[in-house]
Amino acid sequence: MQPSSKFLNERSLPTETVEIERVELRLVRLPLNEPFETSFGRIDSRLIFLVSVEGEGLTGWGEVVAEEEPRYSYETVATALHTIKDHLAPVMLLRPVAGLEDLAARFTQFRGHNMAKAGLELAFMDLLARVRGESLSQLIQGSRPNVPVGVSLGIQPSIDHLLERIDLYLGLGYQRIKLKIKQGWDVDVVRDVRKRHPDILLSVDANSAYTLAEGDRLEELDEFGLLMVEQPLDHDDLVDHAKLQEKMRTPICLDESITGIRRAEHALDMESCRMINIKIGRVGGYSQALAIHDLCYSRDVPVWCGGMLESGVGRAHNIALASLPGFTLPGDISASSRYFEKDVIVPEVRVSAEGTVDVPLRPGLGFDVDLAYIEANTQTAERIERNGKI
Ligand code: OSB
Ligand code: MG
Repeated sequence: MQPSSKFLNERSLPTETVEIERVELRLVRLPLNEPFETSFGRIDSRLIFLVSVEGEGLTGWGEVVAEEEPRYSYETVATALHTIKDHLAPVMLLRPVAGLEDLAARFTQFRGHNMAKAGLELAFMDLLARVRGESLSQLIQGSRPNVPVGVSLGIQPSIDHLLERIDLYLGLGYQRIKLKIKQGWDVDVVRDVRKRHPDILLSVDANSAYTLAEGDRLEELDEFGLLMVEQPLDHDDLVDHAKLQEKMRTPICLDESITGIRRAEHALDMESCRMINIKIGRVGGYSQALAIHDLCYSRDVPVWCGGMLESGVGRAHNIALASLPGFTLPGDISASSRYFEKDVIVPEVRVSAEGTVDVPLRPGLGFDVDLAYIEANTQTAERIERNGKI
């Protein structure tokens, strides 16, 4: 077995020192175009948590993907706000930051709170890319000019609604359809979708709705030639997933269970999954996301970029991440208009008729941040200055 650090050591991350003057935290409420329902429940707006960092006369933008309620993750907008304000921002501002590794090392003294850590890492990486005059994709050595994308469809009021949504998104070019499933909305739904679309790339995501005792039900999914079944069992489980994977033909893809590089390594060693969904927020930022990518790449395990209903800021970071060579499967990176009437970036993210999103070449995120629109929708904003004043 190769050590996880082998490939990683070949990665050269820039180590310029950037002096950060202030961190700004904003909560912005954006209504969703349509409600989004998963096995945890239904939401109809998104409280977007934007982070910006200023230094060297430039501004870098990041997003904390935590939700308002601790359902997908134990983190919430409120815990992330507290963690950044009281613990993470002060160590970021303590002295100039000598690259991503320095920043990540300062955060490891604090346990968990990955989404909060990621918000600051994202903003830092955008700033660093702008300082260097490079795109984020270039900064992390991305290699794709565009990335393949799919769409995640929430639980619908009826099969007819679902089939209609599927036709809509296939018509728009999306390369893969992912269905949210739960008890009562699983095998029969997949059967109906397969009947109508025998050849599309189709996957399901249970968001931990099942237990190993319900394995027989999940095994029934094997007959539909799914690309993967995402996170069927407990959010922090590796052991039961390994038992289930042994019995299922369909590859298991882990999402919630992979919270960092060590978990990814254990999951692959134990054969708990055959694919990994990488979300920068869930794993604690670029440092961990790059390490997981590099590990999977070195072992030929496909990865893809997950989503958290991000605004354009988080979406732009996802596009950069998905430009790495190991991201061979379509990501949950939809067009801005799939979720929002108007996005916080200009231009908004667009999906081509071939189901790809272009990786921008301009410095940093590669999109303009629409400050006026953000300000008009900001619920709270606070600044943390380098001298410790709030
Ligand atoms: O499990 O992938 C998930 C959204 C919120 C929380 C968890 C998940 C999702 C999605 C949507 O599936 C992904 C997206 O389009 O942003
Ligand atoms: Mg998921």
